[in-house]
Amino acid sequence: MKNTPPPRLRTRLYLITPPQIADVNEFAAILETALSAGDVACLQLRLKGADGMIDMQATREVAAAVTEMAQAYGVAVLINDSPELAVELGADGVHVGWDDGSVKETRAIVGPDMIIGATAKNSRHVAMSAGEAGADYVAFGAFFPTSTKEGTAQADLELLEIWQESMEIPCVAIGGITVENAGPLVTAGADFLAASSGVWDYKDGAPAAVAAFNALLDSLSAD
Ligand code: TZP
Ligand code: MG
Repeated sequence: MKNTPPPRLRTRLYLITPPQIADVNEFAAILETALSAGDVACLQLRLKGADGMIDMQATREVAAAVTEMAQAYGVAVLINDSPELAVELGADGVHVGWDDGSVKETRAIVGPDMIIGATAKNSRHVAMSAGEAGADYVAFGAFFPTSTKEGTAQADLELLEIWQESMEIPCVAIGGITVENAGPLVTAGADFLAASSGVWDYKDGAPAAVAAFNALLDSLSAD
């Protein structure tokens, strides 16, 4: 009997916080208007210090201000880099980078139920290893130039096409994604579009960006 692949689900938006947040209350207010403007699957708290490492204090402050509210909108809250902090904060998951420790070690810390996402940059091999080790999604990028992260690798559409055809673990596209350039990533096979500056720096504000991303995703959805 021939195996028919399951139909592709509509691509969803995955928000990443700005790396620095000057006013946590103001950010929480903007986030709430953004979440009420359209569908958002996840919110990754990615707060960085001047050294480029996770800012634990800022992450705790932002988590305290936004976690319950985001979860009330059905948005999964993920913590960048630190499985221990994800557990401490009662987050829904953790996103581990290229060099943040293996997915197996992460799973041992967070237990069976927490979401684990893993950065694979532009490597199908790394993505497959992460999947085999128990990652719930893999992230490919950067697809476009970004000033949010240093040391990115260039990823291309073929990665998404091949992954979507051959693997069941969802893939996230990341890096410089905007309302204007996102379409081909969706068509190629991204299950999620991760965006930071493309939302927070959008010309008409973050809520308008969430609405515009969703209008694009609706227009490209197969149904
Ligand atoms: N990983 C690869 S590119 C990137 C990360 C965290 C930055 C995403 O931010 P932006 O502003 O959407 O390029
Ligand atoms: Mg990291």
